[in-house]
Amino acid sequence: MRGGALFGVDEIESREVRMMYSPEFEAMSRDDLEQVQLERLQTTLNRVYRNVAAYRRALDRESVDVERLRSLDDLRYLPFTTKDDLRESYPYDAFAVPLKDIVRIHSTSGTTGKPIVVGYTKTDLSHWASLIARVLVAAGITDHDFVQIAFAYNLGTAGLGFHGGAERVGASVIPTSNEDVRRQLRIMRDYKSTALISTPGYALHVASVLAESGIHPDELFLRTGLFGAEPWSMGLRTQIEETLHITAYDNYGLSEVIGPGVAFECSERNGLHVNEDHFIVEVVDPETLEPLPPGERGELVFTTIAKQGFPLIRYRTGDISSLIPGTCRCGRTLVRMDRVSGRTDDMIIVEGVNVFPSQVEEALLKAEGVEPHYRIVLDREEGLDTMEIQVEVSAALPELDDAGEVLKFRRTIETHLTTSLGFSPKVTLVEPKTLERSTGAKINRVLDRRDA
Ligand code: DLL
Repeated sequence: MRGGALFGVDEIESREVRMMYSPEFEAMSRDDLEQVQLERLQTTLNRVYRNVAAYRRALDRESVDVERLRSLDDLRYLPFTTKDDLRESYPYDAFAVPLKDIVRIHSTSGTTGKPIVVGYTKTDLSHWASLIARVLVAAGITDHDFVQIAFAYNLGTAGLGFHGGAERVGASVIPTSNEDVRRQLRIMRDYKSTALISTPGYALHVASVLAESGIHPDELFLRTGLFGAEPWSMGLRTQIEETLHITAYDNYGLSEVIGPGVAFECSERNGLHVNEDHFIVEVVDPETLEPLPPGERGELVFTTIAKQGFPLIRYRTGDISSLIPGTCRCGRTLVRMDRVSGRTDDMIIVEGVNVFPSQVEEALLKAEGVEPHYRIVLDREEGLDTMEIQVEVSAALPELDDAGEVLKFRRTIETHLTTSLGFSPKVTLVEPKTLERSTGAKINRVLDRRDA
């Protein structure tokens, strides 16, 4: 009996009740919540105006008097912040506290240019742990659980973020990080993991290797999965649930805003509750930047209202979603957002790592003899995302008739790509003039076969 060896069946059923980590905020009346939001927004605005030159300039440019913000509706008069704005602050210029108060630093993977570096104070880390605790408790995790965290423990926010939250719940944390998948499976069986935390793509990989590993799903104690960091379809959810015999929950976040812990599914699994006492969410039309009403799809914009180290004002995420009207049966009053379906820009996500095609281009062009013609082919093998870069070589490289030289040339390209992306995609060299040329319209260099 899965899970039954550790918990009585009655106990498992009683754990289905709609638990909340902080009901005082998660089920607060909307009036009280809005009051909390307004007060926290005023504090945040004062903090950034005083401490971050770029925000002061942007607020002055729009003639916003931070002392005069009277209602949440005034949010719409505040300037937006973009990824490029944050990149310009590299590494620490957008921090709103003295550096001595920063106790943790994470960063984005370093996309088109400079990565975005984010800093947390002690209070930020404590808040973050409790926000992740909400995510976990909403998925039924308690201090009885063995939580296997298969996100890399590195500069990215996922591994250490979930770690803090799972410890806060009091679960037994198994930090497997990016351990080899077969070892993950042995640990999962032997240590009796009850919950897996990873990208959905990785969960699918675990599921497909499980089938070959000789381990029967009934030998596992796994009953819950918390997946995020990349878009995933309902079809993928069903597949993961059926092969691993678990219930899978979606959760959403981004490094700039805090990392994981921004929004999460409850037992209803009908939209993701946004932690609105920490983040004000808006959906705007990506063209006009006008706020859109609930139900309409647009770009998600977040304002952090409780962060000290790295506050954000109206940050344009590039993620496409909508707010779901109405209340949720779970009792939470926190607004729900729909699952994120895609992005407004050309960022692609491979196994939870964010990549811009321009970043690939930049790395390729560092290798002499490469033409600026390439194609990125995304596929799935054993449930895991694969990325192949097809690269056109210059006709002016006669030595490429020599197999040894070809190998050397490919290695050089691979090294540049690995340095820039942080992982090693497959590189295939193709003959000169074989890849599609631009005909004036935006050329699509990405072929995504993952959902085919
Ligand atoms: O992916 C934080 C995270 C880690 C969230 C683990 C959930 C679980 P970044 O690496 O900065 O941070 O990437 C953020 O990933 O803007 C979305 O485009 C995408 N993303 C994150 N969660 C989801 C999700 C982390 N549940 C970017 N569904 C975001 C779809 C997601 N896309």
